[in-house]
Amino acid sequence: MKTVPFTFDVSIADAILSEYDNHIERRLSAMKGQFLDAGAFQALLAQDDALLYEVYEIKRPEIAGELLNGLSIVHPGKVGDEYYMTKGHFHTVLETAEVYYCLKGEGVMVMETPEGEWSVEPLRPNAVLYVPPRWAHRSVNTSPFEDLVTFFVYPGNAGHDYGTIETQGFRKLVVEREGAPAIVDNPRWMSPEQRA
Ligand code: S6P
Ligand code: ZN
Repeated sequence: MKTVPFTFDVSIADAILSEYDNHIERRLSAMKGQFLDAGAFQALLAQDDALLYEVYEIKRPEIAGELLNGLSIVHPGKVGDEYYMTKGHFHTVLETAEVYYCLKGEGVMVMETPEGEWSVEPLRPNAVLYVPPRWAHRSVNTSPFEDLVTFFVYPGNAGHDYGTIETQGFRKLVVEREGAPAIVDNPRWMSPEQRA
């Protein structure tokens, strides 16, 4: 772990990835139950446990006062007509925010609060996306051919709560309709009243 100030160029050359301490790979098999079309999911998995996304992190103590940061790379592809995406999560410490800066590709960030308020914001090169405290977030790559690459930074004590999203997904899904991305309702999603 680096203990002194440091800088490096975050261009997407493979060389810079060696600056990172952790490399996380998330494959199709780790996303069971996340995509709406379970049949398409099983058929794809039978062929290949494809690599959906990768995260490169700078290792820092997971405490308030630290800023965890790194790169997220979502590869292009679809399960049925639903684009490749990250699992998505709330922060365990709900009152913690996050900033994303898009370096490459095209996609969206799907977000929602525990109360069911939702938002979908575009990710394009040079877009700065502020995810306020309390908003769960998932990045979706809507390009047919290009990686979606974002830089992220968030408080060291935030933590990740994947459970809620694993259970019911996000309120909105991003699917291809007539060759273009479309936002549709997730039939699996339940309002806070339905969950109670
Ligand atoms: C962490 C931040 C990102 C995600 C990454 C992968 O708070 O939001 O580093 O971890 O984009 O997504 P996920 O949902 O699998 O953690
Ligand atoms: Zn986060």
